Amino acid sequence: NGAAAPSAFAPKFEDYQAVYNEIASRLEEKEDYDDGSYGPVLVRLAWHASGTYDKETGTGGSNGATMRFAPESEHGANAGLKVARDFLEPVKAKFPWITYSDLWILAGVCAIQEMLGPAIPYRPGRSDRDVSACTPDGRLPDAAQAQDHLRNIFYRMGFNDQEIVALAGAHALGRCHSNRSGYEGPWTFSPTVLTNDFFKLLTEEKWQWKKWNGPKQYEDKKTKTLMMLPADMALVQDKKFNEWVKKYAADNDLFFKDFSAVIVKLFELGVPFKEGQERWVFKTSA
Ligand code: CCH
Repeated sequence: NGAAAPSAFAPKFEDYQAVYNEIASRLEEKEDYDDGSYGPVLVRLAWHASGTYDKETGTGGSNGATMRFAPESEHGANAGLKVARDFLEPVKAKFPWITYSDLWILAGVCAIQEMLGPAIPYRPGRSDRDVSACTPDGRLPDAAQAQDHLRNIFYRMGFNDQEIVALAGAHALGRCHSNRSGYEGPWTFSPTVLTNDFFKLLTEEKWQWKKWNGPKQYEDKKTKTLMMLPADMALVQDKKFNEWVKKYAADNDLFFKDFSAVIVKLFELGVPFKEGQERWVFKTSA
């Protein structure tokens, strides 16, 4: 009879803040998981969901959460991310109105802020897509390669050299797992706190090839407990990248400002936001 249908639940800032709070409260629920926090692997999930974007075809990116499905879930680069997806299942069950694709990115934002990183403004608007939207293998970077490969991969997403370096600062967080990527070890001494330490260590420590049976990676000469990937080392070996490495090593505020800006850009690649949808900054639990 022309009467408007009862409107569907329209979540607001407070509703997303509640999801944020739920994720934040669970980050350290398992003391024996890695370095005590699920934060780093959640950041990696959000990045791998976003980093499939191709600006020429508009395919890939965080809209869709297609990593739920094979073949994308089986791509070598995504090894181990089931841990992060499974971690978020109870959150999705508690807040069924949020899409997986908005949830994964919200989890990345939450993890960065809770690990004492900069504020990461967020806006919802991603919808889940089916298996037909899975991206082809090979869109994410290969850690064994160097600057030419990094430029090919990140220019395809629409990033420049400064942004490539700022993004790499995320490797202050977390670690490599021999049963996921084949590589082993953390980049910094505080893998659950975001700082510019990745850049400081990259420039200040002496690095040598690690002698082992695994893939080629570097270890720090002094303690032999930290690692760098060949793709990380390319950032100091390339003159243009290295200018930004030095700037970020010297200035944590500059790194935080540029990291926040570039993460917002990464997390929004290819997302058809509704006109007028504003960005929000969530309150941290601290
Ligand atoms: Fe990364 N990353 N990453 N990375 N990454 C790995 C782990 C993390 C590359 C390779 C690897 C970014 C860019 C690159 C994180 C965030 C970002 C691992 C180990 C490899 C290999 C995986 C394992 O074994 O568990 C390469 C190559 C690039 C090229 O640029 C960017 C960009 C970001 C985010 C902005 C985080 C966080 C981790 C730690 C995950 C964990 O489980 O601790």
